[in-house]
Amino acid sequence: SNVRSVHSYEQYNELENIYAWTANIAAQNPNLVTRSQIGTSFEGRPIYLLKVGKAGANKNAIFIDCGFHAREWITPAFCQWFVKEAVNSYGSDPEFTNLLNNLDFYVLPVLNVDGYVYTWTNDRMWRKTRSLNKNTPCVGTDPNRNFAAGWGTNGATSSPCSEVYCGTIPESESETRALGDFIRSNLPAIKSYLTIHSYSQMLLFPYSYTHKLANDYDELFTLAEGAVNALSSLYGTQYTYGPGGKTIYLSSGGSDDWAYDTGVKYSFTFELRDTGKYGFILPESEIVETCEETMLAVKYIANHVLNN
Ligand code: ING
Ligand code: ZN
Repeated sequence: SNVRSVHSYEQYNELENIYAWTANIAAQNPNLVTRSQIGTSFEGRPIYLLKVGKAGANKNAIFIDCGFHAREWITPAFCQWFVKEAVNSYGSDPEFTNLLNNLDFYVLPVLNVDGYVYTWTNDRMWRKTRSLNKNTPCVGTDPNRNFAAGWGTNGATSSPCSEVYCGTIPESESETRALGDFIRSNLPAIKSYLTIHSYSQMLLFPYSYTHKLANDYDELFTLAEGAVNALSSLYGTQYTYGPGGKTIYLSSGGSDDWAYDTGVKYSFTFELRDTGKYGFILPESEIVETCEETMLAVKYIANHVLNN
């Protein structure tokens, strides 16, 4: 009788339902979706990855992750929506069919699984991982300050009690290490890295850890502009875009900056709805529109990756 025990694309699903969904959607679409486990969280939970695409030789790939920060519930909802749209569109929608025939999409529905569970059980506003820190009762590391991109400098701290604690070393967290290892192992096929956060309605690209401009600044700026225009075309949702350090704030150790410096040119951070009215507690009634508009931006970027 508990409606929450049923998976739905139009509600926020608890982790066990997302896990069951990953198994089911792979089992029901064996020619399009494969599930693997790329690691295990601090508390021992599996970190699952879905590979979405038609089998083919020498395919390039786009990596998309959600649920980096535990409280950003709209983001796992988007990753689930993306996979649903892929399987429903294959063979009927020419644009998405073409993308799936020629690219693989690696979709990681929830990276920070321990934190996500904690937001359902204890503290809806939890952000960090749930790893234990030495010599303090304060728990967790900010996974988006934990990568080797100006690690431990701007917008991060070495205080374990901070919401932006960078950890003891880059990729100190089991979850960020799993992500880093997977991407390193799948270069150079991975051409694009899209990390989905909320909120602010922004599309950010490197750099966030420094004010220096990325070598690919002009191309990334034009691509971001096109992606934002596509997104806005559906419901008029306004997005700002630009390098992270200038558009939102200087912060080091982010996964998009790390991916870019590791060789993934088309590296972006999405900050989904809204701009602060509900913030992290975005009502479930906005899931469908948020996912639909975000799909347009992601497909715009995917088409650019395919054609470049
Ligand atoms: N925002 C991001 C954060 O981790 C960000 C912004 C993007 C920082 C890219 C660093 C690099 O603070 C949210 N909402 O988490
Ligand atoms: Zn975030």
